[in-house]
Amino acid sequence: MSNLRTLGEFIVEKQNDFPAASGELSSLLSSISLAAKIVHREINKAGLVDIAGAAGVENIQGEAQQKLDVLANDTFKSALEARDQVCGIASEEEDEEVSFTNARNQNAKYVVLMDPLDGSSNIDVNVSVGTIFSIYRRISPVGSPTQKEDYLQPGTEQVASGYVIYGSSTMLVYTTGAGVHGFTYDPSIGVFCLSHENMTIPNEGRVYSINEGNYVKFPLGVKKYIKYCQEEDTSTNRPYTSRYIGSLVSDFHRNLLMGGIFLYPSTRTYPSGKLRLLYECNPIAFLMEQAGGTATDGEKRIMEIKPTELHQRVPFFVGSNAMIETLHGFIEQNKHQY
Ligand code: AHM
Ligand code: MG
Repeated sequence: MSNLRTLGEFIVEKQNDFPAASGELSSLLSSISLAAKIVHREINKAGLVDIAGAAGVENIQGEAQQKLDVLANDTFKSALEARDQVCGIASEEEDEEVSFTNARNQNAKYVVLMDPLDGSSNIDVNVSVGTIFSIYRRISPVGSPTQKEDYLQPGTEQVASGYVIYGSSTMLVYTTGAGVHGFTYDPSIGVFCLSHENMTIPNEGRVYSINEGNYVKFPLGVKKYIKYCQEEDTSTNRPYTSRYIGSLVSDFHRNLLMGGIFLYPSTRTYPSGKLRLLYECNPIAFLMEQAGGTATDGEKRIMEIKPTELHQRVPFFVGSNAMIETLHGFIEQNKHQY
């Protein structure tokens, strides 16, 4: 306990490594941590809220209970708007980007893209969910409303990204391009404490994560890679273990700690897969690269894709370098075949 450091202290310490830093990014990250604590509190009541809902009970104002993903969106949005560092947001829960209207916000230089509650269908069955966020400097002039171009930047332009996992414990993991750091929430004192400094992913793992229910629809290269994962070969530690929670943050977090590969490929009917480039894949890709791993769409680096739409989807492969390299071999040999 002698080396106990809080998220707030750690951010300030890191900020001091950059003499030109103004403290705005630190303040922004601290508003994300505040919203995460509020969402943590609400998620921990989810079972009780569902019981109330099922019994048709309304709250004291006569309102039906708000769905948790909407609540998470509102919580993060308000926390980000309440400080002066963010001029606008884009979110999975909002059809269009939201440019904050007051002058204080319009003078800010950062935009935040987020999936406020990823994997939210897991809430009802008490499985871990997460929040994913991605931070960019705006392109449009300070002092004006934000423009689409502020949000449609390639992942290489990210200033910071991270996620919160609401699991057996709640953790916040982030990068500003100088390593990946993880903080575990201690609810008894209401503070995120540094628990995982400089997280790195092993070069090779034994876990593959994919929704195998869609197997028959996958591209041939992916099908062959799955069979490769299942083959017995003691020299390469195969067969691998299959683990799939269906909650990107949880699947990614486990693979980051243990080594592994996560796959969400295209299918014939959904050529772009399911996951969203801007607020799911890019932030996770930035973390993965900072942890020493790889994130691609099967061919290209995720972070170099030039986005054209806010809710754009993309096939997503992320994990240990050696595993992604083997996958790419299968994809390359079986291009455009199903
Ligand atoms: P959501 O943003 O609507 O929650 O969907 C994203 C989630 C990811 O967390 C997860 O990796 C994926 O959807 C699971 O999809 P599937 O059920 O098709 O396997
Ligand atoms: Mg999502």
